[in-house]
Amino acid sequence: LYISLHKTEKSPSAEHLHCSLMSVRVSAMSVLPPVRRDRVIAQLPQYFRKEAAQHTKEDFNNKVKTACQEQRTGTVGFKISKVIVVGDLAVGKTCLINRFCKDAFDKNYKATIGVDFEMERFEVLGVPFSLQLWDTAGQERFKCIASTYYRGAQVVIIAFDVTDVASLGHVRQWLEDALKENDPTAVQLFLVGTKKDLSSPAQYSQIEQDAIKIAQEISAEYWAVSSLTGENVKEFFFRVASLAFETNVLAELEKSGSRQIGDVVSEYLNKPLCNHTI
Ligand SMILES: Nc1nc2c(ncn2[C@@H]2O[C@H](COP(=O)(O)OP(=O)(O)OP(=O)(O)O)[C@@H](O)[C@H]2O)c(=O)[nH]1
Ligand SMILES: [Mg+2]
Repeated sequence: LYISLHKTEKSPSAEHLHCSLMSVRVSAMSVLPPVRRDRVIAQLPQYFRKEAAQHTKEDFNNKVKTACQEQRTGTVGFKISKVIVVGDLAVGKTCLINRFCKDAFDKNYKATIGVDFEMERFEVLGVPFSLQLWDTAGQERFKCIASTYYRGAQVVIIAFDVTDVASLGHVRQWLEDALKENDPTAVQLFLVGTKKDLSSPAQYSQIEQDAIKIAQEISAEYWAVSSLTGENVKEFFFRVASLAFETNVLAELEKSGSRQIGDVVSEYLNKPLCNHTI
């Protein structure tokens, strides 16, 4: 949601601005179709492996649940969190996003040129929440263009192919590249093994040990998925959305002691009135 506020000789009053923002909020809500029923998250989705999880709590943080019940989530409902998916060429980044967003799978490889993105809208604990999923190119010749889109990511997903040990070996390099453009302390990291359907249980458990070790070292949450069969794909993105949402609500509560929209408007009034993204 993007609002352009132009500086006028007579600045709008707080009340006027409050009403404008409220009407934008109302009209945005009436323009957008309701969130798909299969994107409603009411329970915290569980981790994939306990040893490599962002946290192992069974439910959303109590403060977060209360804030959602009391509609004290500030601007979180308006925000769109940026998620970037990086990793070697042909590990299956595009297929992973397409399986989740379009429930489609293409067995033919078409390299991503630069970047592509999909929007996914969720409702978490009754609050709207959106993820912008950026699918980036793994091919060396397109990496330069792709890396210019890494900035501003809240979530970094590093994908590797569970049948290709070399792709796991390149995870640290991908992490370094992604973190160059972002605040390392603010990024939520996931390590995802793809193409689980192609590996035998014995081969899989071998590579999983190594992957979990790397995930622990880089403080990433580990998952393994198959875009061909759909195994764990929805569970994985629900977990990503839930953890990103939880982090945002906690940050909002900490920052503001649960500001109301009127307080947000007052804050804007104390700044030069120009282009603001809320
Ligand atoms: N069997 C199987 N094949 C997969 C799976 N995911 C992807 N593939 C295949 O792997 C190849 C590469 O998949 P993409 O999703 O295009 O790979 P990518 O990581 O986006 O590649 P770049 O865009 O070049 O970085 C394609 O032929 C896919 O059909 C999977 O879960 N199982
Ligand atoms: Mg691709």
